[in-house]
Amino acid sequence: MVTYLSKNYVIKNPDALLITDIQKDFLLGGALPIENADEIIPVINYYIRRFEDAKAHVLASRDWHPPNHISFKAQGGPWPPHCIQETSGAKFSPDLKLPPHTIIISKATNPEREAYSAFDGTSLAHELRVLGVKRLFVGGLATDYCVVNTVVDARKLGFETVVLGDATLGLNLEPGDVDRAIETMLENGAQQATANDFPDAVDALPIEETQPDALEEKPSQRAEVKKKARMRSKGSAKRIRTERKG
Ligand code: VGL
Ligand code: ZN
Repeated sequence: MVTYLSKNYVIKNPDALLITDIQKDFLLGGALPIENADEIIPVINYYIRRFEDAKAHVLASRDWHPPNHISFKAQGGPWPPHCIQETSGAKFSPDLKLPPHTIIISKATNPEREAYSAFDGTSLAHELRVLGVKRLFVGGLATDYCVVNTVVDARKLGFETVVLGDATLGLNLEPGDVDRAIETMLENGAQQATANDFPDAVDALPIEETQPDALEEKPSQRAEVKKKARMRSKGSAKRIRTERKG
């Protein structure tokens, strides 16, 4: 019995991929580490490749706090100091393969204000409009903070918004936080997808010619996609040479 049909997203210009906060402080050994967060980086690199291959747009947000940011404990906030501008912890993971022309969005730069959403106080909406983006795919950290707030804002601004479930992870400080974040995104009209929902160039048959069974979710196929993503991630890394936003 077919219980789940893969969606069939075909990435094309002017779709955009927004990668949120894959910064050292949110990863293993960082100031505010998210459990297993390093494991989504190969998956994100896989999506980056797919968007690059399709000549679609890639953007990356970063938490970019001044040293006295209001969200830090010393200022009465909930968090240890993290992602302080120009420090090592604020750098993107060296494993993240951002294309050279990635548009970088710095957020939460005002010491007086917390801003989880990549749209909050940034030029992100403007950048997307200039590029003519209608459909935004979002992956990154953290599901229950940056991702949910960014996705809800994207929906409010009228973007078709797809959350990449296999490319996001949350803090889940309270049990259920991540589940509630997902619920909130869906209630706001976001869609959810995983790599299965993007037919590979090789096995991408026109949907009418595909056997219904071939569209069933196949864990083995998904594992294969992830394996490919990991293998690809070992290739030569392109680094962002210039950060357009700062
Ligand atoms: C975030 C916690 C603290 C986020 C930022 O962007 O998800 N989470 N600062
Ligand atoms: Zn922060």
